[in-house]
Amino acid sequence: MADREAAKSVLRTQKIELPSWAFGNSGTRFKVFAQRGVPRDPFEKIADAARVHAHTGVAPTVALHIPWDQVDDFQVLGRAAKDAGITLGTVNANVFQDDDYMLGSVTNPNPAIRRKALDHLLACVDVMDQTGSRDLKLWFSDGTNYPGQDNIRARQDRLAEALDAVYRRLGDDQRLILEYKLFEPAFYTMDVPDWGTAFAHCLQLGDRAKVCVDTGHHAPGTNIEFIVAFLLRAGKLGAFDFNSRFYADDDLIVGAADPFQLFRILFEVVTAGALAEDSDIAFMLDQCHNIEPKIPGQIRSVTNVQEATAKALLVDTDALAVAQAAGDVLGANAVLMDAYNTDVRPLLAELREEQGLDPDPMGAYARSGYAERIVAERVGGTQAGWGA
Ligand code: LRH
Ligand code: MN
Ligand code: MN
Repeated sequence: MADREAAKSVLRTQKIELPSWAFGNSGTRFKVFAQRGVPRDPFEKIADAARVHAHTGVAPTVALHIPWDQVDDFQVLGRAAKDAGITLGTVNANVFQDDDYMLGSVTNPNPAIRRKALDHLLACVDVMDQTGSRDLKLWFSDGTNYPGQDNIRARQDRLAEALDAVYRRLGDDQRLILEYKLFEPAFYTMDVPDWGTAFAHCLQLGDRAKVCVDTGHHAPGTNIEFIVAFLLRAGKLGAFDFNSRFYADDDLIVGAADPFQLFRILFEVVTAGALAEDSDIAFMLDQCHNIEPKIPGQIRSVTNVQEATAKALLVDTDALAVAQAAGDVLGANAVLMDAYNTDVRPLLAELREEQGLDPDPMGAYARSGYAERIVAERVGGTQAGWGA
């Protein structure tokens, strides 16, 4: 039997990083449905992130996206976060929302545009110096739409050059996290389409360059837990961007589409010992709540990650090892499924009570009056959104 108390002691140290952009308005290219009470600036996003942490106890950091979260003084933002009970986390660079980047940012055929993109990435490291952030997360929308549009190998050279310049600018305690994505916005080639490409660039860069696995960035049917296991073994898994997808990069509530996949991924993390308190993997969410309210959307996502983690921790690894060694295919599979089919909600409720939290974070938030308060208070100004 897996030890319930041992599982709880790991869960007590779990940390999940929230994306600042999850609190702003977002939508599809067809429509953004604005919600009332949505933050109007980075300070209000931080207040909302802190609220998620207050109810869950496991979300003590919030990731920034620059320039969406640009402020005059990041130390002031950092202090606001601290006052609210959280800290600033990963800095995400944004070289995908400027007209100049139509044909790419760091891989653009035009050297002046490449320079502009690189300058932004370097400026993001300046931000990290002020916020004390460890990780710079890079995702490039760069790619091509038509065969022949640009030279694929030359674009890889340009990418490698930019990554190298950023890597050399990092401080000793800072890391470069490279995120891949199969397609969108480019439809023919992406310059970092998959984990293999990201892995190869990170290998070339050095120890402080690692890969980010965004669970929505693969072809349908891809075995994501295999990628996770491979990267963990190679010491190259830097971060997760957790979200759910039914079709493409849907950015839905974590664990909504395929809770079993989330469990399988977290089982690989747990068995690799990568959930330990000193783990250097950033467990981030990357989501957009287009139609559901944002703060409860984040709370639900966090609790879904906790539930999948709890199940992964309940796998009887001794029994699994025995079954595996004996070549007992069905027995081994049954050990895993036993854990997956356990209702871990009572265990998590107990854990929260032990931590002085309400056992029901969703209910506690609903009862807190915070949602009504932000609707009343946040009038005037422009509400922040994806890209604002
Ligand atoms: C790209 C992506 C990347 C961005 C975020 C807003 O699809 O996953 O992580 O920074 O969305
Ligand atoms: Mn992402
Ligand atoms: Mn994405």
